[in-house]
Amino acid sequence: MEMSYRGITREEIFAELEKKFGVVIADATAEQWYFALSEAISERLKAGLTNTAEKQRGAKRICYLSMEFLVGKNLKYDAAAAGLLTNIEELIASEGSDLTFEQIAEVESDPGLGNGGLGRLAACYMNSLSSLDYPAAGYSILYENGFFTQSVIDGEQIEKPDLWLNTGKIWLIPREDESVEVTMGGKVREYWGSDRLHTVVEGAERFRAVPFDLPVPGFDTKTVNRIRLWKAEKIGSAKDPVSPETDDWGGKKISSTLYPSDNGNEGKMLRLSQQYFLVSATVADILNRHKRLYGSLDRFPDLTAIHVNDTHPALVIPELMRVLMDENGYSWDEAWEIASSVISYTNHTVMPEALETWNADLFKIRLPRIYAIVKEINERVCRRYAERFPGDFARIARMAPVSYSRVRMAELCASAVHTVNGVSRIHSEILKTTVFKDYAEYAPGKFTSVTNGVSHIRWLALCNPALTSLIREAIGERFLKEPETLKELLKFKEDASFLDSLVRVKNENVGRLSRKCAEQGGKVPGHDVIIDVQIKRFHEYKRQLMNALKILYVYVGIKEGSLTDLPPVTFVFGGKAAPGYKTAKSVLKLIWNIGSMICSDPKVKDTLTVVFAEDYGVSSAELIIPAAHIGEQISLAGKEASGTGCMKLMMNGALLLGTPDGANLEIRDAVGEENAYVFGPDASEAEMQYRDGYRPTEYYMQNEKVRTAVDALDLIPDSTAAEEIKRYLLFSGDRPDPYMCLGDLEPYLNVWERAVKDACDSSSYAPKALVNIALSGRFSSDRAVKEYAENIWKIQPVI
Ligand code: NBG
Repeated sequence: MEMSYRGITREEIFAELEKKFGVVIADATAEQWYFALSEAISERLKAGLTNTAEKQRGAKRICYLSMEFLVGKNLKYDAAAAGLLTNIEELIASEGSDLTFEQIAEVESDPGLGNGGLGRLAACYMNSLSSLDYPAAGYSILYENGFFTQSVIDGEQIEKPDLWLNTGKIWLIPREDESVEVTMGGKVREYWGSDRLHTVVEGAERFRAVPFDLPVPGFDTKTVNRIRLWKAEKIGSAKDPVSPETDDWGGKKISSTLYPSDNGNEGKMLRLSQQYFLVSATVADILNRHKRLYGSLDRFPDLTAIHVNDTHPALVIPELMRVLMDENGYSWDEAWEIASSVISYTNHTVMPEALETWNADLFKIRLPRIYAIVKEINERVCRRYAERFPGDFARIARMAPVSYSRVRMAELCASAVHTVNGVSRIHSEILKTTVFKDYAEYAPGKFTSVTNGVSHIRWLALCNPALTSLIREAIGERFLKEPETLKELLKFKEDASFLDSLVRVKNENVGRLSRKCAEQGGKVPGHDVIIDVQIKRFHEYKRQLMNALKILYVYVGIKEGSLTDLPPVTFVFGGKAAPGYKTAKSVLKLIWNIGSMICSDPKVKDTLTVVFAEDYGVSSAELIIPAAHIGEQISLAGKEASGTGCMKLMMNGALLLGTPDGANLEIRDAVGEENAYVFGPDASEAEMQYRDGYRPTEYYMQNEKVRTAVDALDLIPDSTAAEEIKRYLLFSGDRPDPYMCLGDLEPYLNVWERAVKDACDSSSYAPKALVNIALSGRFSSDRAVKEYAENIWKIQPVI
C-alpha cells in the first residue's frame, strides 16, 4: 500500500519529545512515544481535513447524527489508514528501542464514545465513508466519561468512571471558533410584527456547545472527514436572574457521561437534554456552514442529507423546522418539506423498552418550543392518517407521534423522514409487520433495508495480522479496498498447505490471547483448545443464560462420564451489564460462578475453562475475535436486529453457532448450511410459541438434557444466585423467562456438540473457516455505506 501522507521522520519525533517531555528518543517510554507519534499523525490529518473540505465544497454531504461512535483506538488505525504503519515500525526499530509499535499503541485507552453495536456500527460507517471518499460528517457528544470501566470481583460487576480523555484528547481538534449556543427551558412568546407571527423563547437556560473534531481518515486515500463532538458549557448559572424558573441541569453534566442511568425523572430529563443538545448544536452548525459556503439556504436540501442513527437524535426533525421557521423566515410547509426531504432514519431495535418515549409534561417543560412543533406535526400527520384510514381511531392513535401523554420518537421519525431502514433483511421485514406496520401500509415506499456491515480494515487487517499476511500472499491486497474480492480465496478450499496455514494462524492467535490472559492474571485458555466465544452486552434476549446452562450440562456430562469424546473447550465471555439491570448482572455472576466451580474441579478443569474478559470493548474484541473457532449468536429469533459481532467473527474464520435471527440468516445463506450451525425456531415460530403460552416446566419435566442443565444449578456454591436463576427460568409469575431459554436448549446442545467436534477436526474446520472468510465481503461496511449513499442519501464520492 502507498503512503498517503508524508512519512514521519526521526527529527519530527525528536522535536515532539523534546517539546513535550524533554526526553531523547533513546529514553522515551511507550507513553511518550504514543504522544509523539499521535501528534505527528494528527498534524497530517489536520491538513487532510482542510484539503478534504476544500475538495468537497459544492458536493452534497451526509451528516450522520449518533449519540455514540465507538471508534476504538485511533493511533494504529489512523497510522494504517494513512499508509504510515511500515514507516513507523521502521522508525521505532531503527532507534534500537525494545518497544514495539503494538506496545506503544496499547497506551491509548479506548475512546469512551459509545457502548455497543450501534455505536461501533457508526464508527465503521465513518471509516468507510472516508475510505470511499464520500463527503460526510459525524456528529455526537464529547462525553468526558465513557460508559463505565468494568471489573468483576467474585462475580459482582464493579463500575468505575471511564476517563478516556487522558490519552484520547490528543486526537481532538478544539474548534472554539465554531461554538454555538443551545437553549432549553424558558417560555414561548408569540408576537405580531412585519405582517407575520414571530415566536421567541424567553428566560431559557443557555449553553455553549463547543466543537471538538475527531478526524477520520479514509484507508488508502487522502479523504479525511470529521466526527464533530460537542462539549457543553453552561452560560450563566441557575441563580442567573434571566432564568429564575428553569431547573439547573448543569452545562457540564450534559456532556459529562455517556448514557446516565435513566431511572427516574432526573435521569430521563438529563438524557432528553443530551439529545436535544446534540441536535440543536448540530443543526446550528450545519446551517451556519451551509450559509458560509453557499450564501443562502436555497440549495440546502440539494446539498445536505441528515441521518438519524436510532431515535436518539430524532429531535433533529423539529429542531431543523424550528430554526428554519423562527430564525430564517420559512413557512411551516416549506420547513416541513425541507426536513422531510433531507432526514432519514435507521431503526436498530424492536425491543419495546428501547423504543424511546418521553413524558409529554417533562418534554414540554424542558423544550417548550420543540414541544409546540411536535404537537403541530402530530396534528397534521394525524389528519392525513385519518383521511387515509377514516374512523380507524385505534390505528391513528398507534401512529401518532404524541399519544397518551407520551412523545414517541419512533413514531415521530416514521411520520416525518423520507426513508426508514432496518439493519438486516429479517429485521426490516419485522419492522414492516410489527413496530411500523401501520406506516408500512400508509407509505410502503418509505421502508427499506440495509444489512449492517463492518470494517475489514479494523476487524481483519489490523486485528489479525497473521491471517492478513496469509491472505495477502494468496490473493494480494486488493481485498483491503474491495472486500468482496476475498472470494478469490475459495480456490484454496482444497489446498492442503493453505488450509494448514489457516489452522496454524488460528493457533497463533489463540496463543496471543492466552498470553494476554496470563499477563492480566485471569484464567488462561489451555493448549489445543477450541475457543467458543460469546462477546456482547449482557441482555436477556441475547441469552448468555442459555449458554451458561449449556456449560453446566457439559460440565455434568464430563464429570459423570457420559460425555467422553469432547475436545478441550475454552468459553470466552465478555460484556457489560447496564448498571441498573438486575437480571443481566445475575447472569454475569452465574457465569463467573460456573467458571470458578469448573476450575476447582480436578476432573473437569483440563477439559473446560471459562474466561470472563473484563471490561469488554473494542480492544479486547480485537484480541478475542481472531482466536475464536466458534462465535455464539443465540438470541431468541426475532429479537436481535442484526448483530455485527457475527460478521467480525466470520471474517476471522470463526464458525457461526446461532439462531435464525438478524444477520445470522444472511451469513448462513452466504456460506451455506454446511458452513454454519443454525438451530431453533425462526422468528414467527418463536412468536407463536410465546403467544400460545411457553411452559418451561414441561421442557424441564420431559427433556432429560434440560433437566440435567437446570438441576446442575444446584451444584453452584452460591445457592441464592442459583435459586434466583432457577425461579426466573421456571416459575417467575405467570411469565417465566420471556426469552424461552429452556425451549431452545436441546437443539442448541446438539448443534453445539457437532460444531465443537467439527472445530477440533482440522480437515473439517479449515475449509469451513476458509469459506467464511472468503464470503465475508458482503458484510463489509463499504458495501453497506454504498447502499446508504446510493439509495438513501443520494451522495457521490468526491475524489
Ligand atoms: C443494536 C442491535 C444490534 C445491531 C446494532 C447495530 C441498539 C439499539 N441496537 O443487533 O441490538 O447489530 O444495533 O445495528 O444498540
